[in-house]
Amino acid sequence: MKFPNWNQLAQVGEQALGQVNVIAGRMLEGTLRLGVTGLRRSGKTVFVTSLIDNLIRGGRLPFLDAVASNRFLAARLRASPDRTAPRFPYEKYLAALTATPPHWPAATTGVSQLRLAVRFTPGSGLRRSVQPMATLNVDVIDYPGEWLMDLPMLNQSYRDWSALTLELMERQPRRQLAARWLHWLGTVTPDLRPDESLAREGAALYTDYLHACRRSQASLSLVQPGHFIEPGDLAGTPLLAFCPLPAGSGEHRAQSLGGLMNERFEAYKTQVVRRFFVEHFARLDRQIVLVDVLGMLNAGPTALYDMRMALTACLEAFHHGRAGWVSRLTGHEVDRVLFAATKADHVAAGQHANLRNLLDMLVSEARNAIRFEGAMVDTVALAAVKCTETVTTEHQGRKLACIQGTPLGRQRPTVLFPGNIPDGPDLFPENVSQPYRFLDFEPPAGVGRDGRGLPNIRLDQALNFLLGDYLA
Ligand SMILES: Nc1nc2c(ncn2[C@@H]2O[C@H](COP(=O)(O)OP(=O)(O)OP(=O)(O)O)[C@@H](O)[C@H]2O)c(=O)[nH]1
Ligand SMILES: [Mg+2]
Repeated sequence: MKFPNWNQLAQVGEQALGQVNVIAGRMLEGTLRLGVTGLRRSGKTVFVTSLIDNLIRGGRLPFLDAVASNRFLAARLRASPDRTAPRFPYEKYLAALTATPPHWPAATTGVSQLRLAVRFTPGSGLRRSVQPMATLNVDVIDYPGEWLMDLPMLNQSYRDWSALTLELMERQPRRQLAARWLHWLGTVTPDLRPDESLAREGAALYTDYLHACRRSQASLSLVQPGHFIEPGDLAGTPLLAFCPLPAGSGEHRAQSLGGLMNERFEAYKTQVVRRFFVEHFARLDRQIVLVDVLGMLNAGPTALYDMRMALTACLEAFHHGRAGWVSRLTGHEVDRVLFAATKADHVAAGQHANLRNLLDMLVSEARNAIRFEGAMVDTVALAAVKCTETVTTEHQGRKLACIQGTPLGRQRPTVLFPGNIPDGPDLFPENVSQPYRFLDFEPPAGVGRDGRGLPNIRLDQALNFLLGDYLA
């Protein structure tokens, strides 16, 4: 028998040590799936872009604990383990925001995803002694906000969905917006032959109605099915050729128009909605729910009420506790949910507390339900990209907190008084026709040229709540 010499022994020792390091490294390489949830135009794409940019380029997240305690090392993009969806085009969006002149990313039309690897020094001495460096992979996806509205449909039968949708149309402004479709409805019964062209005609008129809801002054949020508005690659397929019908005498029996619609509804649920949500929303660890509260205040009480209904319906379906279908399907639960009022830079800094309180009030039902199920919940007013500065001016001898920025469509920065957010529940006084006119802003010129992450408001606090303990 031949014994190994010292050199060989040392080599084996090194290899073993290397292996221990690899294993320890793996143990310390965690993954966190972050669900960015929000209705259309709530700010998802801009939020994800800023989150990535601020973690990669750094310099603007002072209250992220890992940064404050000097343990944050660096972050970089990695290939996402899921190869079925395109990569989130972070570089393209950043280029748009930092161009001359800068502009916002366009509305999202499909799903994309990205993995960001965050390197940090573990906070505990014991962890540090095993491995001086740890990695957290943060997985995020982006998708059209319209698709979120599909989620509540998964728990409904065609009959229930039709009944609810028709009930909504009994009230204005929906009744008027649906006039042409309702007229069509008056000419058919569910017991008619399962005629393909009739189904398509109904679906087309119903889709026009959904577009009208979205475009309407009330900016309605409860617009279903979401793929009818943003079809992705499903445009023109039979999966989108259905619409609600009242329950017929035959209860949508097989060889009838009602039966055909019912079949299509079920196929839509299984092949479009369930697939999308199981692929992308399952196994979420943390969730941020973005809400454009200021946009809803602008649009008025109907918009606000509708948005509340839409959000509550979407959130009910989620994970919060064992009751949500996502956790039932996957056995996985979200343990932290952050509600964020986006675009906080549309008002002066002194209004942020009121903005946060208002969001708190608007989501109180969902928030309490989530807390009851044991998940941690918080609310924040943030801006993923800060486009204004708060400045103080004097008006008739009074100090006024104004904001300075370039309103959307204009070329030069101006100082303006955006108005205040009430600190109570009386949001829409009866004698004022349009109490709120919060303007949209252009991204600030020259943003990001200092080599630091995009300027923001409270992105660090949001990230601390969402990822902080994973970076401990
Ligand atoms: N001032 C300011 N405006 C913002 C901010 N975030 C978003 N916006 C505005 O809101 C618009 C919509 O933001 P997006 O991030 O595209 O919204 P989204 O949720 O991805 O929208 P969909 O893709 O349609 O679902 C932008 O074009 C900006 O005008 C922000 O932090 N500050
Ligand atoms: Mg988007």
